[in-house]
Amino acid sequence: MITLYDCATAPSPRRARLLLAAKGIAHDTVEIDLRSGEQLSESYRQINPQCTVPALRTEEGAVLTDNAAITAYLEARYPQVPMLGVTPQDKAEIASWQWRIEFEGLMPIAEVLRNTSPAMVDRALPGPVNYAQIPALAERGLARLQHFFVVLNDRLAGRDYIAASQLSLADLTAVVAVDFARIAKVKPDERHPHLLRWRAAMAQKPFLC
Ligand SMILES: N[C@@H](CCC(=O)N[C@@H](CS)C(=O)NCC(=O)O)C(=O)O
Repeated sequence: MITLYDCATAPSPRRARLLLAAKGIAHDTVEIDLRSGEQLSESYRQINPQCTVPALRTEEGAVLTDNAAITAYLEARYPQVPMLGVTPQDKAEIASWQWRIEFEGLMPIAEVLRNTSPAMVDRALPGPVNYAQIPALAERGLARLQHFFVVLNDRLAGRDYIAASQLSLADLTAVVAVDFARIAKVKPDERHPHLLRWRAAMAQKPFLC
């Protein structure tokens, strides 16, 4: 059985959780308590020396230590339901949007949260090394995040899905980004009608968790 090292409140492991659910893959869960710093413990370092969640132990026993590896593995090992596209063109489009959502959405959210939260002083980046907060990055992150909502809304005009014409990893990553943006007090509103419609449709998907 696959084991997911998870944290129920964190966005990155939610990405892996959604992918497992969309593909209908049964798995065990081990909850890592990020609030108490369990990711930095000696025992978790043995599992993932990068001290981050998600990590995924495959049925064969290999440990995959980030979403990129987890996605590549799950898509290859469980090709149904395809989430990275089927045709070359669709694969390219999904990869492009996946990258944009990570860079233009998830990264700005992290910039805001990690450079403002009193709980993250000297933890401005995840991982085993401590880095000081840079308040200006939070300011820039907020501006980027607000722009990202406009980009996503424009993209979704007349579309059911973000990339290709199928549900894909890009939609899952975007759900995680849009939902977690609330920590920066950014939420879709009447300025983002297409984004609101798409998010409401995503909420109907049986796997959404
Ligand atoms: N590249 C990683 C990033 C994972 C990541 O940043 N996870 C955060 C939770 S959302 C984490 O483990 N944080 C630990 C910390 O802040 O010390 C991935 O997407 O798999």
